[in-house]
Amino acid sequence: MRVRTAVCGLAATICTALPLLPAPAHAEPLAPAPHDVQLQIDKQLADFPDGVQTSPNEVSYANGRVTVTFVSSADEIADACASDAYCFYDLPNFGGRKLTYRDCGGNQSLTDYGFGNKTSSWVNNTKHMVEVYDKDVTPFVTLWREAAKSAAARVSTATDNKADFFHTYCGA
Ligand SMILES: [Ca+2]
Repeated sequence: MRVRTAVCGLAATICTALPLLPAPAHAEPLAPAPHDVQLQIDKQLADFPDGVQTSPNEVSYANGRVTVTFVSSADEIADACASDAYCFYDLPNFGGRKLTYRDCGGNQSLTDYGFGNKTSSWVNNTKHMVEVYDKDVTPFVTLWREAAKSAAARVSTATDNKADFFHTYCGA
């Protein structure tokens, strides 16, 4: 019997009973990759549970005023920053995870959404000026200022992965 099984692939006439065998294991779906977007979203909602998932790759907070967009790999680029928003990116050249804000006024914390010490590039499509700070030093320091309608594909080495919170000065 072992011999027949072994030669089955070469002799079709012996294999007629094979369809009765259980389906091969490889028909099962593969386990998710480590960078699977849904796994990232599940972790985000576990760590920062005030949000709701609003699309396959996005979690929304504060009625949509803040959104976190997830990508499947470091090579993937999220959709461009919306025209009415300002955005922080995990990687240079607007790559990786994206944090989008659509409001104005006062201090807000990147750390509230798991984005402390991450920003490497940014876009400001609004008429507001955004001032960005590092709170891991005392007193806290200003890292950079984002003029209205400006962007940086790569922050300076001295300020990379340091931003924790910011103040938005409402433009006219
Ligand atoms: Ca920091």
